[in-house]
Amino acid sequence: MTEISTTILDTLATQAIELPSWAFGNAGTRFKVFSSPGTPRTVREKLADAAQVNRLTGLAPTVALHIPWDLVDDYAELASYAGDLGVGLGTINSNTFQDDEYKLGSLTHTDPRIRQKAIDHHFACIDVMDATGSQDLKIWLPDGTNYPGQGDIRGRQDRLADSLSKIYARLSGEQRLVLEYKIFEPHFYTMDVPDWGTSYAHVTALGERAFVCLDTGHHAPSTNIEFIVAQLLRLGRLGSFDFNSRFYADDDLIVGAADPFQLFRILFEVVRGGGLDDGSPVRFMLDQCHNIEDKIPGQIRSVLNVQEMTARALLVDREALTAAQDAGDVLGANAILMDAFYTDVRPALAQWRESRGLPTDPLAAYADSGYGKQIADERVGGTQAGWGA
Ligand code: PSV
Ligand code: MN
Ligand code: MN
Repeated sequence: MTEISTTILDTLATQAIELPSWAFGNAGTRFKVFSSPGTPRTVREKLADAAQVNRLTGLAPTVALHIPWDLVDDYAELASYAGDLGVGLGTINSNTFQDDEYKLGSLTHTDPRIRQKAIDHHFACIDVMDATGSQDLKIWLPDGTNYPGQGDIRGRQDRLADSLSKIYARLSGEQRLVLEYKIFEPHFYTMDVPDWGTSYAHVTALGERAFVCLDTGHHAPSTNIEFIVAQLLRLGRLGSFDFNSRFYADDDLIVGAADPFQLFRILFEVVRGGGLDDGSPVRFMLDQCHNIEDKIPGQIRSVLNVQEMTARALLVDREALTAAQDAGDVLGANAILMDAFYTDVRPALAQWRESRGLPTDPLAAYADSGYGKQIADERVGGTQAGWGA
């Protein structure tokens, strides 16, 4: 069995992967949303399911909320309920994609009234953060256009900058604004935040508590995502990841399923760039939907995939790699990276879990726990991802 050094194990012990509340709701495509037995009917039930993932893996101590999908009257009370379950409330995600008034834009709309409505929604999200103690406000905007000439590309950027600055000014203490980019969808000609450069331009203009969120599914096919990771870390503006994997577009499949090697390369750049170091601004989150597979095991599989690839990335002999690179040893350098990638870290991680009082096989432990049957019996009429408050 491959030995993993104590230093690596200690680093892994600090890794936290946030779960999205919406992963526990029913999901699907525009063709069909499948429902599965035991789907949560309330925010509390989503938190209870997320807590199972953390109980069995020790990797997922917080849950991201989506407003207004996860609407409750009392967020401080919700935070304390989450605490009782052994988890915390994490990133607050805003939502300006399901209101008719935002059809032509939200933070970028030409009508100041609609822009202000979208800004006010973000103020409400910050109120939630104040009550939950969440650090991050994550903004993913659906804004964009479908036809050349439909909107003034430059004017939309100016309005976006203005709206963001008003939202940013409302943050306090340690709170951060994280701006997510996406190449296309729901709009197909332009998106107002289509790429990391646009997000970077806006967050640097805002101030030092604004960062870029990199969703792994939001790029053109064959984009070199690890290059973007390296650059944003270098610039000190990589705030968070939304992990998932994709074959075609924004597939939101289980991270590491479609292309484990890409996940390894991304995590190697995270390690190389200090993203796992103490005080790093980088946060890890899943942004996934489980359309056909069971949701809780799907989330367990996901966090384990991230941990396994992080362990492999940490195994890279960086000193030898630098020496090979500096010596111009092309194949030697490549072999050092590949050695780490091909190392099976699963037995060592199972042992690591055992030493921390966690099940060696979290998926088997979940299957044996009876929790899936219990929620299927108790919960009737679970809801679609997002709309179950
Ligand atoms: C839409 O593309 C999206 O998947 C973004 O990735 C957001 O992070 C997520 O929805 C939740 O709002
Ligand atoms: Mn995302
Ligand atoms: Mn997405």
